[in-house]
Amino acid sequence: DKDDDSDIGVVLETRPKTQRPPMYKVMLLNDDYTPMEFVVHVLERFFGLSHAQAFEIMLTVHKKGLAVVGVFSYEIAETKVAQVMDFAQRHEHPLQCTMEKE
Ligand code: NFA
Repeated sequence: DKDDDSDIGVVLETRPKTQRPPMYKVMLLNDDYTPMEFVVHVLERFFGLSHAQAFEIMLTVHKKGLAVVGVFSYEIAETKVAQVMDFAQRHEHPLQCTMEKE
C-alpha cells in the first residue's frame, strides 16, 4: 500500500557503472642463463615490439629482475605466456613468463 517504507533508499550515485573485463599484466623474469639476444627476439616475435623497445625491456628485466611486457585480456595473456614458455623450453632456455591480474 502507499504507506509502506519498502522503497526508501539513499541514491548516492546514479551514473551507470560500465563493466570492463579484468586485465592481466604479462611479465618476464630475469635469470642468469637465457641469452640477452634470445629475450630481445621473444619480445619482438610475441609482443610486436620494435628492436629498440625490445632491447630496452630486456635490459629492464636484466637489471630489475622483472618487467611488465604488456597488459592483455585473460585469454590473450594466457596465450602469450604459453607461447613464450613453449618457445623458451624448445630452445632449452630457463626464461620464465608469468601473468598477474592488474
Ligand atoms: N640475465 C640474462 C643474461 O645476463 C639476460 C636476461 C634478460 C635473461 C632478461 C632473462 C630475461 N644473459
